[in-house]
Amino acid sequence: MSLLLTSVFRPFGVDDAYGRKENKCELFHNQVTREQGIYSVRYNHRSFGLYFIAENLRMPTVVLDFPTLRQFRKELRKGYDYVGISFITPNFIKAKKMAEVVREVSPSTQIILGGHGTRIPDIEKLIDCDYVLPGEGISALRELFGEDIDAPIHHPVVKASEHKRVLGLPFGTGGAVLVPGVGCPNACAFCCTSHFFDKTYTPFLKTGEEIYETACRCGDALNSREFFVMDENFLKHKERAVELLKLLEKNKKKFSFSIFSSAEAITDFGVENMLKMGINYVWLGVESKRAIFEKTQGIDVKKLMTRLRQNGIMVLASSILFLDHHTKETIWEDIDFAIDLRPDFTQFMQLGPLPQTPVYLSYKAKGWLREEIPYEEWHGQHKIWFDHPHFTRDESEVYLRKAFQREFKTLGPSIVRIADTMLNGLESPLYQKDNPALRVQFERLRERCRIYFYALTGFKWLAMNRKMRKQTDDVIRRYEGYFGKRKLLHYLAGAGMALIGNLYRLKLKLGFEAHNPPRFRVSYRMMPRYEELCEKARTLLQNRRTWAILEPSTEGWALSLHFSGKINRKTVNALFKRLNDQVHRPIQSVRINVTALAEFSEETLTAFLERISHFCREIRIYCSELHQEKITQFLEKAQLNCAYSVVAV
Ligand code: B12
Ligand code: SF4
Repeated sequence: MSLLLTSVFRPFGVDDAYGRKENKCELFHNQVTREQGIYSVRYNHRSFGLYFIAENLRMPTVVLDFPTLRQFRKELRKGYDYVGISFITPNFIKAKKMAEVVREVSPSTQIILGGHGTRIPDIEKLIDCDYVLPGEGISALRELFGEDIDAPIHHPVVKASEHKRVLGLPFGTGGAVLVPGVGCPNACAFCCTSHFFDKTYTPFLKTGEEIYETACRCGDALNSREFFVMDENFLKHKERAVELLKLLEKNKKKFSFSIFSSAEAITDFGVENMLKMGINYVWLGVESKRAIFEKTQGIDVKKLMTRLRQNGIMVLASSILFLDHHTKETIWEDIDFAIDLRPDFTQFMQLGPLPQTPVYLSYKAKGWLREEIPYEEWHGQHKIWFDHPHFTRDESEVYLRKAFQREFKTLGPSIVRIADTMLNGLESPLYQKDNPALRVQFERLRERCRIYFYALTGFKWLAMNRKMRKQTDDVIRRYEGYFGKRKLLHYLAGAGMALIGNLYRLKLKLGFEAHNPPRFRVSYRMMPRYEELCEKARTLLQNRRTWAILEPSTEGWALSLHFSGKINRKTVNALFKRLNDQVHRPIQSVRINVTALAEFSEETLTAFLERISHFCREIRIYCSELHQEKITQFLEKAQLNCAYSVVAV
């Protein structure tokens, strides 16, 4: 039995039959720095859920992340019993297409749908499938495959924020992802994650110690000390966070964490503790000036954000536009409110009534939902898909764009803002306290600032207007005040960056916009040594006009050998040695094609087959009709340890 777990297919971020150009597979360039041109921070995240599921099943599994449709078809031909397709609402049509491809290429394979898209009403009727499993996927699939639902969860090692680039240049390493848990009990009316996971929090890492050990393991495996923590409200679980902090302090770890947390949880945990822990970036849901959601009630968000930034912690403020109360005037109050917080990054998202959230259900009941709009357009970065009392769909596109543009024009490039914030950290009195954990973090921050110092001159020379040049210059002055005047190397680095930045600007102008992640294929429990063997055997044997390939088939692993020209004892001995060294588990079948063999001796072939019959359950020989009888006869005499057949082709 085997399972193929796949994300939907590439390309993303282009207008085609399956997607829209606004729907990029890049977190920042899609919905945060999207109007910042060459300064936009570009990177990709993998489909983390797939790796979590694969790591925690017993079923042999392959994860295929971001394949093209052609790569997906090719993978399917390897023969899987199940295919799990993970998709979100705007990728509905891609999931549908993939299900059709499964039925066409591999009709016996059962289709499982998972991920946020499964909340689309009547999804089982809209997509031809065998199972729809909404919610947390590890337990759902363990149950489906009759595995132990309560078995412990093992956190996979997965990179986060890959292919990070600014100005088209590599920009830092992304580090590892940590997913302490999924879901959130707060159940804000618009929030599909909370409702997708049935308004509960499911921890994958229950204690601070588990997080600590996982961070050490994943960090070591990826040679990184940076972690992107994918948890809706990481600091909300204060006891766990405090335990983690104690372990980090005790072991003097120079880790840094990027987290999502609510204002109330941050206030409760405290900025000093955040610094000790190495939290250098926080995603904070501000949503609206009117504290209409519980998480911001009674908190002075501006004061909190200023305090975070003054102490070197970068902040992303997330704001929702086209809420019920927004008119053409009040929407600017909210946009300006977010800008006035002076965050390092700002996300503006259109209110998105996504399936099964209270907002969706109430808009549907009121008849506001524009259900005729295809799901590809339900993503929040182009036009709203409901009737707003004060905005048309076209206006929603314009207001959203203007919000991002105003933010960029007022605050300048995020990349320069974060340089400013980090320097605040170096000057913060909190870091000067006599505390070993703070010392460790201070050193880490100083290293980063030094690197940023080299980049600032380039940013200044690339500035689009006088205001931006002045903003960058002010930050440079502050850096010079701290590190001393710029040296020749700073100017040389600046000149190089300015040149590259201008070329990149030209490239963007010419329309090279989309930045798709590559395909990833990771196999779990699929006897990886066999795959390795296949590659090696092929290389080894090609010289001798012989090749070997190992493939999964519906019954198990199949080794195909193709002999051509002449084979002699030396050739087969080398082949057998290679196989014997590498294969430690039985292969279901060995298929040997001898149709192209010009010359072979009975003795050589028999010796080879006898030996190979010890590690497979079946040998199938494909030969010409002329040789069928002869080969059958000598096989009858051979001492084979498995079943065999001779097929004339
Ligand atoms: C990382 C992320 C991204 C990344 C990369 C995603 C990727 N590689 O596909 C980026 C930044 C590129 C991204 C982009 C977008 N995203 Co996004 N993203 C997320 C985020 C923050 C985390 C997802 C994650 O990894 N979670 C951790 C893992 C462990 O959980 P999980 O993925 O949910 O997987 C679990 C279950 O869903 C389930 N499961 C998942 N797959 C499968 C498969 C099977 C077979 C089964 C049985 C179960 C199963 O089991 C898993 C383990 O429990 C979520 C919000 C969130 N907090 O979850 C939004 C979220 C998934 N994104 C969302 C949206 C809307 C988008 C965008 C459209 C944004 C936009 N406005 O343009 C784009 C779409 C890009 C595209 N073209 O596909 C929505 C989806 C809404 C919906 N109802 O469909 C979410 C929920 C955010 C939100 N609250 O609105 N996103
Ligand atoms: S607090 Fe955040 S994650 Fe939790 S329900 Fe509200 S918006 Fe969703």
